[in-house]
Order: sequence, then structure tokens, then C-alpha cells
Amino acid sequence: MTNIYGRHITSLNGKWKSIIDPFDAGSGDWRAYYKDRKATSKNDFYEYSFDDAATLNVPGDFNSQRPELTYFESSVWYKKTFTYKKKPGKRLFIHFGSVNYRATIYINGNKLGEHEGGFTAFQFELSDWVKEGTNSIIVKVNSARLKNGIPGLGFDWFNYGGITRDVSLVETNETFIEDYSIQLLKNEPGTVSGYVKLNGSKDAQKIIISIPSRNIATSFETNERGEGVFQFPSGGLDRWSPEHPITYPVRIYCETDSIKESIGFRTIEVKGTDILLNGKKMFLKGVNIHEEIPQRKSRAYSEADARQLLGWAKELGCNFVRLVHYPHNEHMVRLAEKMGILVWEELPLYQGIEFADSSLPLKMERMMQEMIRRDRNRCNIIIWSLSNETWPSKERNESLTDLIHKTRLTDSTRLIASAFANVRASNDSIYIEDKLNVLLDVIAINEYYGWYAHWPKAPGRLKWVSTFNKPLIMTEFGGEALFNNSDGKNNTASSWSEIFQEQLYKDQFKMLTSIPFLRGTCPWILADFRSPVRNQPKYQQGWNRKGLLSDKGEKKKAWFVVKEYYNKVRLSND
Ligand code: GCB
Repeated sequence: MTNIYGRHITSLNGKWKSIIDPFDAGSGDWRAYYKDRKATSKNDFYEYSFDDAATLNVPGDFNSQRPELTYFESSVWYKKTFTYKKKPGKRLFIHFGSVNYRATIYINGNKLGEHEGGFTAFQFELSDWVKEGTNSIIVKVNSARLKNGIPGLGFDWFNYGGITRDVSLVETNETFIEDYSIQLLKNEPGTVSGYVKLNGSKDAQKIIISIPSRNIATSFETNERGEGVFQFPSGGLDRWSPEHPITYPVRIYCETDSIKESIGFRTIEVKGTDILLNGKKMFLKGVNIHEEIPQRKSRAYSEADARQLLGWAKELGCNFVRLVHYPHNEHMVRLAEKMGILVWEELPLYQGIEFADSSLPLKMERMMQEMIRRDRNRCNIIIWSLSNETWPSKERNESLTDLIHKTRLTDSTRLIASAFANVRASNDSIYIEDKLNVLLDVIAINEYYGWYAHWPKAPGRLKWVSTFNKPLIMTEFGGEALFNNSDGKNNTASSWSEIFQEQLYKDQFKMLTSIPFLRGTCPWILADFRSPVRNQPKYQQGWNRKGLLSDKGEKKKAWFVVKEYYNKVRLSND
């Protein structure tokens, strides 16, 4: 269901009892941790107990909560009890903001279901299982990386496992408003359009949508599937933009339910090589952000965490953030909307994904649906990104083509992108050639000239060539430096020096400013982030050091190069 924080919820955040299960042994009938059994006779014993077990904080990754769990990638069992008083006509759900990576949920010893995917929300209905008084929820979380997982076995960030986002009990009426979308119509900004979906037996109902502060109200009927669509004139509604991030309290009523949410209205489109927000050309001053608080060495999960990360982005001069490489928690996108920050949201289809595996298409589609279902009413989200750095192959081309079409069917109003790293350098020119760009709205390229690749020519002399006539966002560029380090001569990448990184950014901007169809930049990356594949013993020590900020939040020299560029950058045709 959408808009979880606008519903009648009881938080299950807090301390959960936990059992660490490295061999993933607790699921079998013999141990059956989910049964939470207690000894009853003299010769009875069980080799586990939640009662005396240590606790873990929810939300929060488990790896950062106990030293012995630092690199743990297997099963942890969580238990939480809650009391409930049954009420006639009410339904009860349990909602998880995310569990990384596979979750199996039990209530009072009964299995409710499973979920795969570490960065999207899901829920189960408890109505038939919950009892009067004390109830127990047990969740088995398994964070093992999978060859056919999304992402797959290898990725350049820390694999934080656990119940990483908020857990809530949601009480609803028998028929409730499950989902809705409200936004400006794509090619007719004079019209607000959307749909409402009810869940429950009273599917055909009159729905009223109102924006009281603008005296707007409209009504319509849902059909026998509980679905209805509507349109009304948008007159009088101001447009949301980074300079004017206005949202309006919107109320939706039906006979059996009501819900409210603050919603902003804007249009986003591409014309030739331009990106137009509310019909006006714009340049996306972006930065890449991982969902991690470096100083705490843990996943970010709260509004305060979002404030830290987005506050840094604002300070850098950004109007846009690329949230990599997976959908971030809901606090991030909601706070970004309030702060006037446009968002690129991405699925974790990353590098070595097993496109040939027959289980992938369904998983990809479900993840895409879950991502869009949660965030489709956030006007600051302008781009759904479906993948990062995949390489052309029959399987990849077919899978992504299908996913692009399905994403457009799910939400035709936003731009669709995929970041590619495959360009061809020849003589003075860099050619953008991935054929999937034909189907995408913006071209997104990750390039590491001056770091992983030598400059083929001096930065100012490189010519970027694209035959796609679409805007280009340089979604990654950068290099590593350890804060305050000026070892060696500063003129080699292996010095990990701030001066080398600073010069690299100067060179990059020399090249970037000469690309006529460039409409956005996202340096890689806001802050140093943990990555188990970065093992240079002196400089990296388990960290990817490409941050503009150190792992303590200190500004490296390159930060100021980016900030200066964002102070100055204008569209050449403004
Ligand atoms: C990339 C990836 C990103 C890595 C980065 C790097 O191309 O998209 O996930 O972390 O390069 O630092 O190598």
C-alpha cells in the first residue's frame, strides 16, 4: 500500500530479540526457530531461545551493531511481540520498509510469506492470524548474496543485512484506499489526473478528492475491481520546483476510508537535448549518494540521516541527487521533496547481473513495481533508472527492453534512464553507441577518464558524439583521494592524494563544459563509502575513497571544484 506514514500505524521499531544463525540451520523441522518452542518436561530442551537472546535495533543493519557481525552474510532471526485488541470491521497488516535481502515472516508460529529484495517495501495481512492479547512476529533475514539476486554476487558497496527500515502495523477498515496517484497530466499541465484503488469487498464506491487550500474537489466512482480514474483542471495550483518546493495537502475520501498526503505538481519532459521542468530548460546539478552514514559505518535509515546526506548535497549547490544503486528509504525522497531536490531513483540491476537466469525477469518487474508503488506521488522524482553499467548481450538487451516497456506502462509520466559505461574512444572522439538509448529518455554515462581510463586526448580536446539527439547526464566521474593526504608526488592516481583528485575534477569540468548536449552532472560520489573490495592497506582500508567528503564528513579539495562549477553552470542556450 502507498503512503504508509499517512495511515493508522503502530511502529514496531525498537529492540528485537535476535538469534544469529550462520549455517542457516534454524528453518528445518528439527530446530524450527520460528516455532519459538519452550521446554515443558524434565528431559526437554531446545538449543535456542529468544527469551534470553540479545537484541538488535530495528530499523538498522545488523552488521554495524555487533563486532562479530561486521562481515556476516547469512541468517539472523528476529522476534518482536505486540499486544492487539481485535476490533470488528478492522484489518491488520505488517509493513516492512525493507529487509536485506530475503525475509521470511511468521506470526504466532505460522508462516505468512517471503520477500526477496533488499531495498523495497512489502507487507502481509495479519487479520486472520492475529489473536487477542500477545502476538509474536518472527522474521528470518538472510543477507547472503546470490548469483541470481538483484544485485548479484559482486557490487562495490557494503552488504548491510537486516531489517534496515521501519516496521509498522497498519490498521485499516475492511475496505480501504490501497493505492492512488495524483499528478499533472503528461502533455496537458492544465489537468490533474490520476487513479484510486480500493482494497476490500465494497469495491464500487464514490470517491472524493479535495485540495481544501485551493477549493478544489472532484468526485467519481470506482468499478467492480475497486479502481477509478479522474481528471480535474489544475488552475490555481502552483508548480513545485527546486526554487519553490510547494506541496498541497490533498485528501481522498470514500464511504469506508479517507487518507491525506501532501502532493506537489510539476511537469518533466525531454525535448531534443533539453530537460524541461515545468516547461523550462534546466541543468541537473547532481551528486551520487549511497544510503550510508560514513561516520557511523552503517546504513542510513532515519529522517535525521536523510537530513545529513541531503544537507551536504544542498551545501554543494545541488538541485538533483542520484540515489545509488537501489531505492533509498522513504525519508530520503520525502525530505528531498521538501528541500527542493530532484531525485533519480535506481533499481539495483548492477554490473554482473545474471540476465540469462530465468528467474530474473519476474524479480526485476516486481522490484520495479514496488519502487514505483511507493514513490509515484513524489513529484521530485523525475527519473526511474533501471540499471547501472550493464553490457550489451542478447539477454541483457531483451531483458532491459522488456523492463523499459513495463516501466512505461506502470508510469508513463517520468523519464526513464539506465546508466551505461560502454563508450568507444577513437581519435579525438568518444562515441555513445549503446542501442538501448533509443528507448530511453535521457542518456546516462559513467566515465572515469583520468582514473580507470587514460585521457585519450587532452580533456579540452575530446569531442563527445551521440546520434540519439537526447540530453546527456554524466552520471559518474571522479577518482580516489584520502582526506588530507599529500603523499608522493601527487601526480599519480596511486598517491591517493587530494591534489591528484582536485586536478582530475578540473580536467573533467574542462571536458564536460565542451559537450553541447550535456544537461546534468553527478560526481562520484558525495562521501567515502565502505566497500569490501577496496583493500589498499594504507589508503583505502575497506573504503572507496572517491568521496568529495571523507568518511568523517571533511571536505576534500575536489569538493570546492564541484561547488564552484555548480555556482557558475548555466545552460549554454539559457
Ligand atoms: C562505477 C560504479 C560504482 C562504483 C564506481 C567506482 O562505475 O557504477 O558503483 O563504485 O564505479 O568507484 O569504481
